[in-house]
Amino acid sequence: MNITVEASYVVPEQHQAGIVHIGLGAFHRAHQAVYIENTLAKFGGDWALVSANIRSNVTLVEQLNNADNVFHVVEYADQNTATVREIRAMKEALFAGDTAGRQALLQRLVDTHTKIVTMTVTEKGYFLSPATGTLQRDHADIQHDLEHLDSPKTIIGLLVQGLRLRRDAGLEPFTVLCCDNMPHNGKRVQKAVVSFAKAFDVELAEWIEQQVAFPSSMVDRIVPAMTDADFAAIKQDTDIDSPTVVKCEQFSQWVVEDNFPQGRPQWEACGVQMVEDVSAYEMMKLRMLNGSHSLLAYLGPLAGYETVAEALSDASIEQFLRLYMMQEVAPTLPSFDQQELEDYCSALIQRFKNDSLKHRLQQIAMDGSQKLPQRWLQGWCDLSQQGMACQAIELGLAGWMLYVMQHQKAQTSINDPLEKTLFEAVSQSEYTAEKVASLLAITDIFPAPLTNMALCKRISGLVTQLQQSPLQSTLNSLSS
Ligand code: NAI
Ligand code: CS2
Repeated sequence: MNITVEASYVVPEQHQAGIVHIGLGAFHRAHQAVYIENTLAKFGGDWALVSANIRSNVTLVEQLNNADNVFHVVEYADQNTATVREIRAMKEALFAGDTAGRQALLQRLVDTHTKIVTMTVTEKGYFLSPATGTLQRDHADIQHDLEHLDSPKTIIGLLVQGLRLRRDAGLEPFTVLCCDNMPHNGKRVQKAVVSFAKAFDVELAEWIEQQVAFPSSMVDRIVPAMTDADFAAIKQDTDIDSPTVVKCEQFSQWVVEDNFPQGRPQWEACGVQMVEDVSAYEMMKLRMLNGSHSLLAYLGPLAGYETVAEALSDASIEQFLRLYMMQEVAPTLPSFDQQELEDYCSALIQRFKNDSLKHRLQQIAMDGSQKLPQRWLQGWCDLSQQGMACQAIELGLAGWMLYVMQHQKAQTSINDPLEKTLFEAVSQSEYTAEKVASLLAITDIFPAPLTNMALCKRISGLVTQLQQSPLQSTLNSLSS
């Protein structure tokens, strides 16, 4: 193993924390924290991080605190080459899942040094209808926050209360930067925050609409959840024996709309693409990369594959992904020319083949209801309007339905906030078109144009085919 070690030049004491991040998971450590580290090392400034978890993973916060919030990121180019980075940009790590922690986080949100609040709380963390992006005001956690805004549990409640406290103290608002894999993520969060605020205080909602910037961003770096085997492999490869280490691929991309009224780090000098409008990048990434990932997640296991790289070792799967990307996604991306899309597709296939990542398909399969609208279904609608076929997406839907039905039968969890609704929809009959229709009728996931009987029959035929024939023969039978 050829290891390069990049030492940190950041001294946390020299920097105030200008950014509060919510959602201290693997991705934040391996993506945003690395960009912040590089920016601080190059330009200095008061842009250090305060990073918090508001739901799960108090243990990680404790482990970080025990290590003075210093951690390592191991970037694997391939099986033989890796770079280790030490990250010191996190001045503070907080757990804000209890009353005291929430108050501590609110204090950071209202601190005069805080200029930007970033977040990666997963798609489900925003409590939105996946299909429309509308805030689920009836959700118990949102209701809790509407009734107890002084101690909010959700990201939406925290943002509203943080902004309210700033307004009441006569402070400028912070800029809100969503870094989750959602379409128009800034606009979605803005809509949810304003909708919540309206239910609480109309004047506050107006102030937020007028004063607060919500730039959208596209984030990309494959950062698989760590397993015991990963910790052991990293120890062997790098000598780092730490519960806070995280691994990822070498590739990293961050495209951000340049709308930061209270200032921002000089990200453009550290590899971040600052643009006027992120929509085209985001659509390409969500449909090509994440759409392919979800196809692999629901179809790969049918051929016995457990990781992305294992699935890509199968030539019929690689060919299928190329067909999906170039025939079913490319025509929906008018902002890019054919060559750019072919290059992007080939680069993704190479990234997926990085077998040092051991990116588990089971991880990608979770929260399907929150992911499929932006990954497959919006593209499906665009293609259908052009009168074009969607063989790969329909097969993916059949794979996802089979996955839901098999878990419902076995009574094992699919780790999806809509699990109960999905299980109820498939609990009645055998694998028939009616059962498919009852899934397609869930309007929180599926847009109205998908609910037609011809489609249901086609998908139920595919479900049967996936059960009865080897995956490869089904993939090979798709016309290119
Ligand atoms: P992770 O499992 O390591 O961390 C998940 C984070 O979300 C934790 O901080 C957890 O506390 C928080 N969370 C989960 N449910 C929540 C809820 N209901 N309310 C508030 N917080 C909640 O996952 P990871 O890898 O950090 O990914 C998080 C998100 O980052 C993804 O869902 C995606 O949107 C984005 N992302 C991840 C990439 C990856 O490769 N891991 C790449 C690109 C984007
Ligand atoms: C994956 C993404 O877990 C998933 O659903 O598709 O987290 C993917 O790894 C990232 O978006 C890559 O940037």
